[in-house]
Amino acid sequence: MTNKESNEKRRDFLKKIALGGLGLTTLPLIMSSKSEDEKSLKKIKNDLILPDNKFPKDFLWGTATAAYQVEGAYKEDGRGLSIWDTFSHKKGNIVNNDNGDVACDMYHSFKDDIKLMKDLNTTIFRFSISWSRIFPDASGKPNQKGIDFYNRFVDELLANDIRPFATLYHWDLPQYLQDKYKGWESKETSKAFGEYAACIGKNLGDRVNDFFTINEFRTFIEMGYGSGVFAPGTKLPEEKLGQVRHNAVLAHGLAVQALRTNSKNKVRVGLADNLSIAVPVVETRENIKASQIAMREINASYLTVILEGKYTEKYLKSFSTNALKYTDEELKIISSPLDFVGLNVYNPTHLIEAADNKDGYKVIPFAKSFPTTTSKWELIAPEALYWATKHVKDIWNVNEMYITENGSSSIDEKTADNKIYDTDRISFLRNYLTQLQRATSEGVPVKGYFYWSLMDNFEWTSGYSVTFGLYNVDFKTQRRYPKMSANYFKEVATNNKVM
Ligand code: PNW
Repeated sequence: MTNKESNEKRRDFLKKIALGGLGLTTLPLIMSSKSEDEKSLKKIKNDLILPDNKFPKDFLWGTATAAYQVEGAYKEDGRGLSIWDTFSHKKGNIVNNDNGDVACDMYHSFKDDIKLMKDLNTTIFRFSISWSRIFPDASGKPNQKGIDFYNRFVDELLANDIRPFATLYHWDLPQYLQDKYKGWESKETSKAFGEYAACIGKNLGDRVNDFFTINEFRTFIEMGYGSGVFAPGTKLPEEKLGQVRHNAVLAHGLAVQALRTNSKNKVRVGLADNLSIAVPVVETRENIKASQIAMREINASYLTVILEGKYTEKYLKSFSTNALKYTDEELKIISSPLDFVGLNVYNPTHLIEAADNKDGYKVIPFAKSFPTTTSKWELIAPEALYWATKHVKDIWNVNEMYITENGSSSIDEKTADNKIYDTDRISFLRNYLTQLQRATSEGVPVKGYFYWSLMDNFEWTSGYSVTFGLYNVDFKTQRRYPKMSANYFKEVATNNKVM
């Protein structure tokens, strides 16, 4: 028997015993009278107690996207090129040599796509602004047509009672900043980001009340300037990466200030960080304490310095003298007070056990067989959502948080009639949301959740081969099809509970 045949046989057998358990086999059974059955079923129905797993009363539900991943229209209305245009146009960088030239074409389809958000009963939406649409070239002159696009977009969201949360930087650095200054290797880029933030504040700050400065420092820096597998494809040694990280958190701080001073309304500002997440391997008091210590340390270069205004001693010691250039004044800017913290949570990064060593913790390895989604980096461990939010509250006293991204990549097989039964995604969601509900029920101040992503889109180096959407996109026709998970998510948003 081949493997496949033996699997099928096993499945048949399991199906039989499962159906047998429900009295549904094809074998003749001695059935009780119909009315007796009806009585029993009615009793089961009446006695049914639904799970009590509600989210807090004003909890907000939404989805997220990012400019380069969905907009397309890469040369339209005066948009300049970004490092992701350049990077994806180079053969061999992206699976199937895909690129974001057209992507989901949301630049043109946003009105219909906002209807999809409504169909999900969601009331918030997180999108990013393409920096090179606003400042296409080194002249420093803003491009009115680019601004107008976001004006239309935001107005349409508001007209549909969907509250916009705008991200300023989701990795699409204008190419001229890379060429002129080597991008984030220079503080000139940090300054330019402050100016861009001021311009956005001036133009959108009367209608957009909520902003995230930068999305996922760790991913675009470690992968874009460390391993070089993301744009701009730079490979720097650890010793030099410290400065890149510093320049980026400085840019964040400058943008926080620029948004506040230049917006007509009192805007609220945070960031969307994919923090490193320390999970206690067994939830004992000692391990939980140890995982808090670890959490501060493993986020030293991003969240810790942003929320504390200083680098940890251990982090500083990892650089030789003068390798990291910064001033106290910069640390103040970096730690400008925030209104909320956004967390992108997919997987834990560290499993922690208490230890009697100088660090106070020990890192336990992930098992080789640890389950993942179709993205091999995405270890499935729903408790990451609980520990990420709880640690951020307990360590830094943060009193308002959003889950700015969480989601799963699946195979998403389409049936002949265009249905997608992505039941793995539904299971993923149910389990992660259970842990989020565990956190909110304990008073962890998470105020909203954005599913990544509204629809399948350009998944960076994986191109269109990896899909995270609630809606499937046929990239030939640009038609959208709701997956079964879209239904699931709608039920969650409607009932405000785990379903
Ligand atoms: C995040 N990794 O990216 C981004 O914010 C999104 O743009 C992206 O589509 C989403 O998560 C899903 O991947 C990541 O390799 C990309 O560890 C890669 C990694 C992590 C996050």
